[in-house]
Formats: sequence, C-alpha cells, structure tokens
Amino acid sequence: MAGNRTFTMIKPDAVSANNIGNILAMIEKAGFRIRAMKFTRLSRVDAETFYAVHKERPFFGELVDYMISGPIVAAILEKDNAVEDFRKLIGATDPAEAAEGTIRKLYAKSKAENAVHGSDSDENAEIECSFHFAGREIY
Ligand code: FUP
Repeated sequence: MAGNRTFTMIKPDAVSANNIGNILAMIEKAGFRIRAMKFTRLSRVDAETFYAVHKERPFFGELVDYMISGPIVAAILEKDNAVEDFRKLIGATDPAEAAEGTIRKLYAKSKAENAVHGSDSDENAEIECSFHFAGREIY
C-alpha cells in the first residue's frame, strides 16, 4: 500500500525568486497537508549526504554547489498516495519537459535549478523526512 507522507524542498532558485508562497499555495491546493516545515540553509556535508545516491554522476559537484548557494524550505507533506501525487504535481526533472500546470513548469529555471524536490519512493520519503526532522515533533 502506498504511504501517505513525502518530503519536499523548495530549492534556492525558487526561494530567491520569491516563490515560496506561490509553491506552498499550489501544494495546499492540491490537497497536501504540511506536517513539518523549516526555512534553513544546507551545509556542504548535508547536501552531499542528501544527494549521495548521485555522487558518481557528472553533475554532482554542481548540484551540491547549487543546493548550498542559498536558503531552502524543507517540509513533510501528508496526503493519500503522497509520493506519486507529489511527483505529478512537481512535473519532470527538466522544466522543458514538465507538463503544463506543474510546479516545475511554472517556477523552475532549468534542469539543475528546478525549484522543488520531491521524494521518489516511500522508502526515500522516510529517509529524507528523518534526515531533516529527526527528533522533532511532527504535528
Ligand atoms: P528528481 O527526482 O526529478 O529531482 O531528479 P533526479 O533525482 O534525477 O535528480 C536530482 C537532482 O539532480 C535534480 F533535482 C537536479 C539535478 N540534476 C542535474 O542537475 N542534472 C541532471 O542531468 C539530472 C539531475
């Protein structure tokens, strides 16, 4: 059975473009409830750990540099079928390929600076929620 939680980050490009409110509005309008949220900035070690699965990819260095270039918003979202429904709401990794009406189509600048993160499986959602909110109360 699909889980009901996913993890998101509003990435540095969307924060610096003043799109936190617009993106959160789309998330709430799509039926997700925000269960935890923080405005923060990743350290280099945080970003390298979070994206460790991509460490052999050619874009890893740029990805880490970008993710620590400014503050982000991290949040735990709840909804039935959360992971899959959130991936649909954010759209394809590359905004040029993202469907109309998706968050990335509207707000992402490029494949690298693509506005939002969404967990890609229930297992990773659990790991990513813990990475950012371990030990914190979830309301
Ligand atoms: P997604 O799950 O849609 O966020 O995409 P991936 O897990 O494939 O990639 C993780 C992040 O790496 C993306 F958000 C952006 C970055 N990336 C690049 O910078 N270049 C690429 O070619 C692919 C991904």
